[in-house]
Amino acid sequence: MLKHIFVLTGAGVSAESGLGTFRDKRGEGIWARFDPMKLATPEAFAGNPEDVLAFYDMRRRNLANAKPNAAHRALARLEGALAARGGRLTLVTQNIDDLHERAGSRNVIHMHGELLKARCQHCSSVRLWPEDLSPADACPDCSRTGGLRPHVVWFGEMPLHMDEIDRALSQADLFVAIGTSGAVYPAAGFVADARAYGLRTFEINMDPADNADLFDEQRYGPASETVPAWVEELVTKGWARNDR
Ligand code: BJW
Repeated sequence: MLKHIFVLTGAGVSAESGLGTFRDKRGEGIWARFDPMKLATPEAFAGNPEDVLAFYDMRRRNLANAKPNAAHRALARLEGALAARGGRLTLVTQNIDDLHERAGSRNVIHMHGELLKARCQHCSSVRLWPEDLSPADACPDCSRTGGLRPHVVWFGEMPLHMDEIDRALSQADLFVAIGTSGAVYPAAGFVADARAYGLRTFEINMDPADNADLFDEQRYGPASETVPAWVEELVTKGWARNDR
């Protein structure tokens, strides 16, 4: 019986909430309109903090108008259903939005950080920060200006909670990746790690990910339909474990 399911989500899970993805086969993702090297690296922030902060101000305002969709709600249901039978869901998201939490998920690991928090580069304090950020803002903890940045992980920076993630992966029975292109490491490497740990692997996506051949099973379609259908099957038709 399935006891511990490890789910990795990406931008595709929030696409139908109106937040957009980074890359897509139609060339309409965020990185087709904005250059990630100018907006999502520590070097960009050091050289041009105004542009970087304005990009994240725009994303924060979009998030304020977004609502969780049926995929977020289904994953919250899965967490509750597993807990009720003594099991566990590990939900790791690459997304910096808070839509999993707003849908009711209680334990969400944000490996690429959180848009609604700011971090001070001077004193490392992390605070809730739902408003726009400016280089003139003073850190509430150390009072220095110019150091506050979005609490997100940029290219070249180490993702967060990696030890906790690897521990959970090594203990799980099933690895499921939802709405992620498999283009960005280390998250794109989790499926290979999962296979090495002997887990079954399952991809739920709109289009096949770059690493689709590493999954034992795939389902393609909009997350708002595929994820609730998968959770409904698990909850109503049983939790048979299907080892590799
Ligand atoms: C739907 C759908 C619907 C659509 N329903 N599905 C060469 C080889 C290997 C690695 C590297 C390399 N060169 C550089 C690296 C490392 C680099 C990397 O991987 N680069 C690649 C691009 C090559 N990685 C890093 O730098 C990471 N850090 C690191 O490696 O540290 C180690 C280290 C550090 C220092 C020294 C030495 C080692 C950090 C990566 C940080 C990523 N940051 C971003 C921005 C975060 C903040 C923000 O949001 O602005 O994170 S980039 C962006 O990509 C964001 C995402 O979390 C991440 C992943 O994207 P995701 O979620 O997969 O979205 P998409 O858009 O790519 O895909 C959407 C998917 O949804 C698609 O499959 C669609 O089909 C699907 N979809 N609609 C269901 N309705």
